[in-house]
Amino acid sequence: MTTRTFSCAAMTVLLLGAACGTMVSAEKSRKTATAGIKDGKGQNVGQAKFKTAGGGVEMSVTVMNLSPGVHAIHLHEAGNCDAPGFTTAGGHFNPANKQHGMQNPAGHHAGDLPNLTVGANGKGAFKSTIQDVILAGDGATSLFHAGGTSVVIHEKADDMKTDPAGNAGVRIACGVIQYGQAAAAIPALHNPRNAERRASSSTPGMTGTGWSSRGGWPGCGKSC
Ligand SMILES: [Cu+2]
Ligand SMILES: [Zn+2]
Repeated sequence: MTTRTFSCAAMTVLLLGAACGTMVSAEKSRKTATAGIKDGKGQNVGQAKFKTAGGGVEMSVTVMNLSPGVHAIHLHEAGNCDAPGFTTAGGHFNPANKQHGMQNPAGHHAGDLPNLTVGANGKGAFKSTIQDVILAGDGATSLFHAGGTSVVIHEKADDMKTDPAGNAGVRIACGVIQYGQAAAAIPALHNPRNAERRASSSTPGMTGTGWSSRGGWPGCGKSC
């Protein structure tokens, strides 16, 4: 009995140590991220890719099946995209506590971006380098700060000066920014809302790492 207890404790320390080490190094070296963008009906309408480049983060977006015209696109402060209104994405990502708009003397939010133009065929592409954000770590300017971040596309163009959101109208599409290929676990970890969902769900949110939201690390039960 004593031996068994010791084994479980020792294994727990090893498992947690290894997992934490992996996670910390992944966060420090994080250089890429993606976001799958969906509309209010849950249809896939595009993708955003992020990579560390040029002293900031280069963002590339491709979209399809959107209404033709000029649309605002922003980084929003929370990693939640609850359709159809996407209000859970929160306001613009704004770690420096500024006002909205590239042309606002008191601006701009880190999440403010140039407008996205969608052609008559419903398709559009966009590339911009954002100097005020990073991918690594979970500090205030990181896209992986507590709660994560998201990409939101609006019905109208951003006027680049009206606080707090550029008169861009309703939110028509949204995507949670995720780390690399297996991104879901990282923002979910930092996101209290997702943690709640995970706790109330029968499906563990981090099966890829061996973590079980209900029983802790496998083999250890609740005691771990
Ligand atoms: Cu927005
Ligand atoms: Zn803004």
